[in-house]
Amino acid sequence: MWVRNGDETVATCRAGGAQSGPLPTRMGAGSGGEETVTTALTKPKPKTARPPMYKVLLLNDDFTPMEFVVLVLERFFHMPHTKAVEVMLTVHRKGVAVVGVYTYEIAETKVAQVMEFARRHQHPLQCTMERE
Ligand code: TYC
Repeated sequence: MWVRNGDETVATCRAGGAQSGPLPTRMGAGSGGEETVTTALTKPKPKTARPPMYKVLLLNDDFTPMEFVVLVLERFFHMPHTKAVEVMLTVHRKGVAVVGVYTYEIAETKVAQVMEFARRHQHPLQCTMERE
C-alpha cells in the first residue's frame, strides 16, 4: 500500500509477508492488532528553504582615492589587503564588481555602512545591492 506521509512516500505492508526491496525502517501495530512494516521509498523533502541572497556591488567613479576603496573592502568586507587591492582594481577597470553576497538585512547594512563612510569622507563612492 502506498501512503503519503507528509512529503515522504512510504510503502506499508503486513509484517511477515514475502517482500523484496529495501529493508524495513519502521514498524507499528495496526488497528486490528496486526503488525505493519513501513519503508521510505523516496528521499524526504527538506523542509528548510534557503533565504534569497543579495549581491553587494561597488561602483567605480573618477574621484574616490584607490586607498580609500581598499580600506572600505578591508573594513566592511573583511578582505585581506592583497585581495582588497585586486577587487578595487577590478572595479576601477570594469566599472563594477560584486564585493559580497548576503541575506537582505546584512546586505542592506553593508551598503548603508559604506555609503555613510564615503559621505563622511566626502567621497562620491557608490555601493548598491541587487537580488542574486
Ligand atoms: N577610479 C578611482 C580612481 O582612479 C578608484 C576607484 C576604484 C573608485 C573603485 C571607486 O569603487 C571604486 N581614483
